[in-house]
Parts: sequence; C-alpha cells; structure tokens
Amino acid sequence: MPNDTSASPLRDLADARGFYVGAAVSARPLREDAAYRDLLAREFNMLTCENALKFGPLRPTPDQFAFDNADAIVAFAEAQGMAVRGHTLVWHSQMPEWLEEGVLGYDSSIDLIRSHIQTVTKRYRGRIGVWDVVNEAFEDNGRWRDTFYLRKFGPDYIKMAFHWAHEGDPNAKLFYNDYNADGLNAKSKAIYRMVKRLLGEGVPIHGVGLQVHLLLGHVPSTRAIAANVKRFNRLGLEVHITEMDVRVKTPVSESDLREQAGVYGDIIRICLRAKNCPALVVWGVTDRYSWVPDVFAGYGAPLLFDEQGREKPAAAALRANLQP
Ligand code: 9MR
Repeated sequence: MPNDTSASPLRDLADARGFYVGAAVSARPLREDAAYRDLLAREFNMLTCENALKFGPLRPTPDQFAFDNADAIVAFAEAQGMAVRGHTLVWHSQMPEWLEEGVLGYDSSIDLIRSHIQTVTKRYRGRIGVWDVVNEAFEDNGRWRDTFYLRKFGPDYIKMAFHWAHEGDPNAKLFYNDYNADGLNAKSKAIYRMVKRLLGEGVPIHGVGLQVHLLLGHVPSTRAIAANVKRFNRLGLEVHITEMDVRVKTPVSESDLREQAGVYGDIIRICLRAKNCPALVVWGVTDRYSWVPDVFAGYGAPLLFDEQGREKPAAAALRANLQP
C-alpha cells in the first residue's frame, strides 16, 4: 500500500491527545538511512534506544564509556521534539563481558553498578524523561530470573537500582519493564506483587512497562491485558507499552496483515481507555531493521511500516484509533 501523504502523521494525532507513539531506534540506520530518519521524525513523538544505552554497549572496558550512539539518538530526538525512554539500566543480557567474567566482590560490584547507573542517569538529566531501570527480572513462571545481579546481591538489587537511578535524576520517571507479562499470568502476578511491595517500602518507582512482543494467533485476550493495565494503574503506577511488535509467519499474506492491524488496534484502544497508559512504543521503525527474523527463523514483518518504509494496515489501525 503506498503511503497516503494526505493522512495525518501518527505523531500529530498523538500530540493532539497527549499520547505518545514511539519507536525503538538503532544508531546505524539512523546514521546511514535518510528514509529511516524521515519516517521516524514524521510519524513518532517518542523514541527509545534499541541497544545504545545498555550496559555492555556503553562500557567496552571498565574505565571507558561509549556514549556516541546514545548521544546521537538523544540529539535526534531533541531536534525533532520527541520524548525519550531510556532503555535499560539493569538487565541480564548485553552485559559487559569484563563484568560477567570478572571476579569483583560484593562491595566493588555495588560501587561499580551504582556509579554506572548514576553516571548514565545524570548525563541525560532533563533529556531522558523515563527509564526502564530494571528489565526482565522474572521467569515466565513468576520466579526470580537467575542473573548476575540476583546471584551477586539477591533480589535487593532491584530496589537499590531504583534508588540509584532516582539519585541520578530525581525528576525521571522510573519503570520496571518485562515481556510475556501483558495479560494475567504468573509473571504479571509476580510483577504486581513486587511493585506493590516496592511502593510500600517507599522505593521510587513510577511505572510498569509491558513489552507486548506478540506472535500473531497467540495473543492474550484484550480483557486480560486491560485488566492487567488497570491493576497497575490502581496502584498509582503509569503503564507504557514499551516494545510492541506482532510477528507473523513468513511469507505474510494480506489477511495476516489485517489480523495484525487488529491486534495493534486492540492494544492502543486498551491504552486510550485506561486511566494512565499514555505511551505505545513499537520495537523498531520498519520491518527491515526488526530483531525478529534474526531470532525467530521463518517469522517477520512485525511492525507498522514494511521493509520499504511503506505504511502497513497496522499503522492505519493506530491512526484510526487516534483520530479525534
Ligand atoms: O532488539 C534488540 C536486539 O537488537 C539485541 O540484539 C537484543 C539483545 O538481546 O535485544 C533486543 O531488544 C530486546 C530488549 O532490549 C528487551 N526486550 C526484548 C528485546 C528483543 O529481544
């Protein structure tokens, strides 16, 4: 489907209702692909760094920070008047090898992680308004995920990370973020219990990110997702859809794309009807740069714009729902 240039960009419709439609951005296409930049700036009023702010990419060596990619992405957002979600400070994946394989004791590890979180949040004070402080701390069965952090510090690492991020930028909104926790299940229940406990302990946490990485045909019920959003909102927490994509078995048919559009429509309606779910971020700008085909062989086409940057029915579904 050719781009309908007469249609309003998603970001204009979103701006008009105080909503954010975001995309995860990679440094390389942002640098090398002008069509990617144009599409990003035209359609989205929020972005997140797909990889550039993760611990490993930021810290090639213990004494070195590599801020170039993150700086370039944040500068682009500022130039285009887009809000930024910071992703992510504490995660088991994409850790620096020197840290995972190192032999630091408890105290030195605490010092290192505290200073990492504070350096990063301070650097982007006032520029990155929202942080995914802790990412994916649970298994699908609701148990703690066995990670470097859990092994080293026990579950207390979570509240420590939120406190340190808050010290780094007292005005940033701090989120816990996870996948397969979109509907009502063991993982979302564990998250609910944890954030409730953290709030009770006065830990500075302001929101929960539901990643919403979905597989077409295996989507949790919209009722369950809406109920999940509602229970976090009831705790006074904001909810963001942080990494949405809907992967499809390839080759993709027209009817798959229509069904996929239906899923995008369902999710944005859940947010628009919820008390406090003001952002829907998709995990990539176009299907061309999606992580999906690299990880799930035989699947692809999960996003709003196709490999050529043309609008898909999914984008039209968001637009239809954002209309005044
Ligand atoms: O999209 C990211 C991909 O480029 C990286 O190689 C991968 C590393 O594990 O991380 C991907 O993003 C993940 C995100 O940071 C957290 N939630 C799941 C995302 C998809 O794997």
